[in-house]
This record gives sequence, C-alpha cells and structure tokens, in this order.
Amino acid sequence: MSGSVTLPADFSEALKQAVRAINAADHLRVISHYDADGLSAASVMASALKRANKQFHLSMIKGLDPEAIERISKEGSGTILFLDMGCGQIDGLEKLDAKVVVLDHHKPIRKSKKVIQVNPHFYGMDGMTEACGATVSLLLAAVLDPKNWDLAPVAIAGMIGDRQHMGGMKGVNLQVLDHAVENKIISVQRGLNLKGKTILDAIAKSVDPYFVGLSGREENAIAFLESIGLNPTSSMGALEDIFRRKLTSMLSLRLMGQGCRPETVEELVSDVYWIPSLDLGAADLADLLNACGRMDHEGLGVALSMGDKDSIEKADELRTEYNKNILEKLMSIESDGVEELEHIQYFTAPDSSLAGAECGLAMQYILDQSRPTLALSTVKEKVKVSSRGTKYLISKGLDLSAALKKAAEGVGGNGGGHSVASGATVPKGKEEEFLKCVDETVGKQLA
Ligand SMILES: [Mn+2]
Repeated sequence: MSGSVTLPADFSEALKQAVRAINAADHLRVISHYDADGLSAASVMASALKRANKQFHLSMIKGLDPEAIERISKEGSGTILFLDMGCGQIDGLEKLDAKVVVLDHHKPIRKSKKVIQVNPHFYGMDGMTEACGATVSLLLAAVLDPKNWDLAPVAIAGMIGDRQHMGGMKGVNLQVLDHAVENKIISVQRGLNLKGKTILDAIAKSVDPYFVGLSGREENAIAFLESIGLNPTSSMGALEDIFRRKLTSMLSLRLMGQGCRPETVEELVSDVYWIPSLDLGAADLADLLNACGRMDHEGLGVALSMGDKDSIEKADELRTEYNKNILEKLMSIESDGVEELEHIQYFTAPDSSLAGAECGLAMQYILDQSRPTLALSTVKEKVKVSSRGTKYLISKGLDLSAALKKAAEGVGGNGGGHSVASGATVPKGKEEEFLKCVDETVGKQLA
C-alpha cells in the first residue's frame, strides 16, 4: 500500500514497545470492550494475530471493574492485551502477574512503569475525537506488519461507532481514512445515511431516521418505493445516482412533512464511507456491530468484520430483532400519541433499557417539536425517567438537567445530565408531582 500515517515519535515508540511484547509471547490473552469500537478493535487485532501465526484467546467484556480484573488474574500469567479499555484501571492492572499491554483512548490516569499503555492522550492528541480504540489497534497492527493496513475499513467502523466522525474525521482518524481512500479500500461519497442491505430494509426497518407511515410498515414502504420507480429489493450500494437523488429528495420531504427540525432532515445526507470488500457502508457495519454486542453475540461481530459474508446476514437478523421493540414502541406513539402537559409531553416505556433511545427518537421524528419529551419506566419501587429536547429548544433556554434535578429532588429522588438529554429516578407514586414540577420549570425556562 502506498502512503503512510505520520505519528509523533513517542507514539511510534510506544507502538513498537507493544509489538515487541506481542512478538515475545507464545500465546496472548486479548480482552476488548463489547461495543462497536471494541469489537472493531478486536477484529483488527484478531486478523493481525492470525496472520502473524500467533495463538490467542479473545473475549469481550462490558466493562473493566475490580471483579473483572480479579477473574482475569485467576487465568494465570502470560501476556494480556486490553483493547478499548484499561487506562482507567491502571492500579488494578499493575497488580496482575502478567505482561500487560493496554491499547486505549479513554482519559488515562497516569503513566506506568509496569504496564505498557498506548493512548493518544499521552501524545498531545484527543482520544475523544481523533483516535478510538480501533484506531490504536490498527496502528499497532500496521507496525506488526504493514500488510495490515488493509484492515483500515473495520477501524473506520469503530470510529463511527464511537461517533468520532461527527463534523468530519480529525487527527489520526483522518490520516487513516485518507490512507484507506488512497489505496481504494474505502470510498467516500455523499449519500443517504440509511442502514440495510436493500432499499426496502433501509426504510421499512429504520428506527433512525424513523419515517412516519413507512418505518415498520413494509407494505407501505414497498408502495412508496414502487411509486417513485424503485425496485424495493435492490441493494443500497447498487443504487444509481439519479435514483439516489430522487429517493433522497422524497425522503427529505417526508421528514419535513412529519415536522422534523431542519437539522434532522439535513442528517439524512452525509459522507458515506463505503467498504467495497464487504459491500457495506462503514456506518452500517458499526450499527451491526453495536447490535451484536447488545444482543450478546460478540463473536458474530468479530466474524463479520473479518469478512465472513454469512455473518453479515446473521448480524442483520440480530439487528432487526434488537430494533424490533423500539420500532413497535415508536409505531404505537405514532398512532396513539403521548400524554401532554402544558410545556412537556411524556409516555411510559416498559423496557427501561430502551427508554432513552425511544425518547430521543420520538422527540426527533414523531412528536411536537415545541416541547421536550419524557419517558417513564417503572423499575421495582422506583420510576426511571429519560428526557430529550432539541437543539432549538436549548437555544430558547431549555435546560432539562436543571429541570429534572429540581423536580426529582423535590419528591425525594435524584436527577441530572445534559441540558438536551437528562435522566432522573423518583419514588413510585410520586410521578405526577414530579411531572407537574418539570412542566412548571420548563415553562419558566422557555418563557
Ligand atoms: Mn472506544
């Protein structure tokens, strides 16, 4: 491959040190995070180690806490590689009776003499926006063998999974992207920001964006596509320019028609990072990996990003299942509406783990844009509350963090978060009092 990525000398040195530790090991224990970035980082590393004929045992975990470190310590000594995690638990990792290498991008606590840490934060870079776990994993793989640059598309899915592409790629991520484009293993095109193999899937199964009247309603989606002269079963990648433009304008019109804010409509078209070898967009791959992690099928995520075509299909089914409950909830909100107070609107969400996502999507795509949305879930003796506003409402003075905190504390609960998205927990039976207070506070904020 031509071209290269330029790194600060001390960053390159840390990567070389990590590679020396890997080369010295007969067998490696690899532990990564279960989200899209962690799975991308793991796939890149698994491919690189396989090519280097290294024996390894890979597993994904939800988080690295003292209990997890305790479990790992019982596996015995050797060489352990942590991906997309580890810098926050440096004390615990130093106690392990093993050679430990950490490739991470989260804010590190301190340097260590015992643990090899490769983290962009140490070299004047921002690990939040310029390099993710998969980026660091790819950089290491490329030092191991420059042939591994061909794994860049998977790393790019990791960047998108951690939302580092927002507002355009930056820093090392941009260098990796440019390098991949130059070597024709990624192509960047302005396009429809939809996920799915066929156009029909991309619309009928879509929760983000949620198309009123089409999402979850396959027959309507087929009729809509046929009415504009499109074959519902054709692949998103095979869509000719003229039809892509037609579909884009029709869908934009629909989003406007359902009352979405202009910034939401604009998100429909974005840079699409196309991976020809997988016949898949990198954002789509990130979304599939996210579903694999959430549904406890991490191995499938790794297999699919290593290029296994059957796995793509299986992961797609898993994503459909993961989205099913969210889609059903959004459809019922679309047809039945939600409860309204003077300045807020709210609904009950049976599954508290999906409430935040449902609340955000309902706010963005379905409900009245002039008041924030709350979702309430009863969990044992407590009610968990998620809330979402819009950027426009924030510019008008909305602060959901302050409103939920005040209202929750008033009824013996607690709350907080961001002005545009916040949460609260209140005792069961106090919901009404809580909602009334949030309504009043929001009313004052928006006055
Ligand atoms: Mn990450």
